[in-house]
Amino acid sequence: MRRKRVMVVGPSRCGKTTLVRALEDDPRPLRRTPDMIYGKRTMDCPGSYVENADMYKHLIAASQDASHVLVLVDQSRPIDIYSPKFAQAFTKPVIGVITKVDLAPENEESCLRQLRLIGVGEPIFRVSVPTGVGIAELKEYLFGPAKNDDNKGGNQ
Ligand SMILES: Nc1nc2c(ncn2[C@@H]2O[C@H](COP(=O)(O)OP(=O)(O)OP(=O)(O)O)[C@@H](O)[C@H]2O)c(=O)[nH]1
Ligand SMILES: [Mg+2]
Repeated sequence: MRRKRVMVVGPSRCGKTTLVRALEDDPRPLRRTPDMIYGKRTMDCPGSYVENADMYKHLIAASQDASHVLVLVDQSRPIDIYSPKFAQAFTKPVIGVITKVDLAPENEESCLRQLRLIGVGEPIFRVSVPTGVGIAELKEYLFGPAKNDDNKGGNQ
């Protein structure tokens, strides 16, 4: 059976592609992503799909092929972008992810409030790609324990 991918949604510049690269162990440099990008294990959705409620239908259609939907909120810029109850539009598990937790710790509470408003429950993951915070935990949650030896210590 075809493996389902993790769908990553969030507003422009919130860190979707950076997180996708970390989940895929893909070292390629960043570029802006105006189209849906299918990776081996992920789907990187354009920011415009959540910035415009008319585009939600594309997200919902694409989520048919997803194992999970990650909904990102950027701690450095926690703008209210999602409609209330946004999470309930999906039939797949919706996981809240706060990105860039190395920045603006004073915004954590407003990120959590935003996720609650859109109907995301626990667990909520807090990640920072440059410092590595939360990435191993999120990968294990989504994909199960790492199977190769480059993550033995568990704190990389
Ligand atoms: N400090 C910090 N910066 C981050 C983190 N994740 C992403 N960034 C930066 O945020 C900017 C946007 O990251 P992208 O991964 O391109 O964001 P995106 O959501 O894919 O952007 P679009 O595809 O243009 O919608 C880049 O300058 C990244 O280096 C993080 O965890 N911490
Ligand atoms: Mg991108």
